Amino acid sequence: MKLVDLRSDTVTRPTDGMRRAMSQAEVGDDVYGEDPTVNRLQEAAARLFDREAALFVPSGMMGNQIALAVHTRPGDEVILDSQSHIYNFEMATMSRFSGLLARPLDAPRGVLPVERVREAIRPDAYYLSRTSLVAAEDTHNLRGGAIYPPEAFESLARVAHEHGIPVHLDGARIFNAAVALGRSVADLTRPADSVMFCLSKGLGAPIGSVLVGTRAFIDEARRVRKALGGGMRQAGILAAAGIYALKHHVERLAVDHEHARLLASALGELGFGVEPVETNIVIFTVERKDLGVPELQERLRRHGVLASPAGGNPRKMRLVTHLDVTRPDIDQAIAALRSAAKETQIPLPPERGASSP
Ligand code: TLP
Repeated sequence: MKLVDLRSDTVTRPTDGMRRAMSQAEVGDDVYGEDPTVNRLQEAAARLFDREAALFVPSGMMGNQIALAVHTRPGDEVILDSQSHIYNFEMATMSRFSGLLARPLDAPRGVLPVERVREAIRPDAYYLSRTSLVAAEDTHNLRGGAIYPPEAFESLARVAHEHGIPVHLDGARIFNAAVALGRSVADLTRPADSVMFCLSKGLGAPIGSVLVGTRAFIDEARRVRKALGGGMRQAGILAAAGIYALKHHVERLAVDHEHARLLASALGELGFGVEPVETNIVIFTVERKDLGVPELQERLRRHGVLASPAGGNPRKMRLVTHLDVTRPDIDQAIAALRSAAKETQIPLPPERGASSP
């Protein structure tokens, strides 16, 4: 039985075409700025986002954390969504390495309410910490792949900018938003002062994210990347995968979105509470007395489907569609969900070959 891995879109493996591009990449030492393929990726990213410059970084988390460090000083505050990746899954790195304090706000569907943001911005007083950044997320991971509505993002940035505060966008999955809305990433992210996007999620590259912004921001970001140990040498091999992904794997994200909708409607028919699906993430609630998240996860696994709990909430699960999931895989996943939901009265049989306690 094929294993259908819906835990995350980070699990994709490089395609043959991507591997060929990687093996043929021209390389140099990127710490000297001399890797031609990394430079080509950075130029392409800057062009796509209509920015002055870009920087290739090893991970989304490092990209976010570099941006936070560049925009702020130790002791400053950052306004962000209480369900954001930066606040929940980056191990308090903003405090640990940049000395920052988070000001988390509740942001329904990831949209930071501008009035609450206005109230949370500290007045300029010598005895208060400074609010020096607002961070948003598009699409929103923990909030079910929700897209930040472009007008709402413009309003958020307007409020921040009125107070002289920059906006960073965690755009790990911004290409999903762009494809779903039929808009360019440049258009959607224009209000942001810096953007991080991931090549290693739905776009299917094995490693890598990119930060985009002004030339001055990127110059400083390069220094922080090195300070964090993120200077890479012949990274052109990885950048080649990124260039390939930007060329071949953007438009096809629409397929992942369609697959996510199919999963969501099957879950709805089975009586699960499903959050609205806008892109490639499906979050649903498992509220039945006879079925908990760990049990459903285990039953799905036995039917060849991997799913994960939706970070933090013990009653929610997450399914993520991606490049390595085909339409027959979706059918297999739906059949597995149906069987798992039906079997719940029956105790889990011991697995063959499982060792006894
Ligand atoms: N998200 C991962 C896990 O960390 C939860 C996933 O499986 O979805 N921003 C957002 C919105 C993300 O979803 C992620 C990764 C990151 C940043 C960090 O990217 P990486 O894993 O490259 O450091």
